[in-house]
Amino acid sequence: MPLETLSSFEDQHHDQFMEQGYLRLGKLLSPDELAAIQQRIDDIMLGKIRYDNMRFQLDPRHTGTAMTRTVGNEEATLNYRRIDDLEQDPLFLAYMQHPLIRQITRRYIGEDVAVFRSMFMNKPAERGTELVWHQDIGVGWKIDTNPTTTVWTAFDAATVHSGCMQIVPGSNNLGILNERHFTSEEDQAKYTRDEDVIDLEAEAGEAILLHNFLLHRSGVNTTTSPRRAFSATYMDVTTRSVVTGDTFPIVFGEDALSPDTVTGKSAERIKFFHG
Ligand SMILES: O=C(O)CCC(=O)C(=O)O
Repeated sequence: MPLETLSSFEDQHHDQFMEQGYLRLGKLLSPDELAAIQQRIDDIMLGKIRYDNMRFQLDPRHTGTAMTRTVGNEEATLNYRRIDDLEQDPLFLAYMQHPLIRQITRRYIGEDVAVFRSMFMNKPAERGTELVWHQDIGVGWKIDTNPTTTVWTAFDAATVHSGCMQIVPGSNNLGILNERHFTSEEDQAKYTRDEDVIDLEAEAGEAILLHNFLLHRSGVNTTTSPRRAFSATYMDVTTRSVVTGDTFPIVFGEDALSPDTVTGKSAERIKFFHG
């Protein structure tokens, strides 16, 4: 069955999202836009397009060591695990400001919306790391609210073999199990039983709305193609870091960044890594 792309976010979508903790939004990127954003992230990984204050994390199975983080691109390779601060790139920013996402964030957050993290999450070909069961919680992230609205977008097909996410539908309604992010073994035994877990496979270009309290995990990529994805968490502009007191980049409303004028992020803005 062809994938339906939502043209607007209605009450029935809200009900489904609240009940299940996730909602398939369909392909918010046209084939050309998808190709352009795939190329853009590869160019950023390969250092062909550079941002000084962008945070990179190499895949441990590439380096052979624990997580290696750098500010700025220090190695031209497609073997990055994660890249943050992508709202400073006009193509990514334009995608983050998609009209459907504007409608969703208006409903759950309001007019003025900031982005907690605009994160590329990669499982490079025949690599990738296991991400254990967790919820995406404000305290664990060291911010003073608990965001609930994340849009996760597959840039490649995410399958069981390429390390798609696994989720427990409805687990958002359990509330916060652990303020510190990761789910205890005891709660895993209770809430992530095989019969309650589904594989959240996705097509390239497909966007999925995720409730931040939804239990989720993902595995490694055993295929010869990458599993690239992009995850952006939206929240009220007044949300602050409890460490630095800073607010976060504004993507909707007054003083929102614009793809036409966005410039590189300041070093000041990345002095603490929040999550
Ligand atoms: O892309 C993945 O495998 C996991 C992403 C994730 O945990 C998130 O978006 O919160």
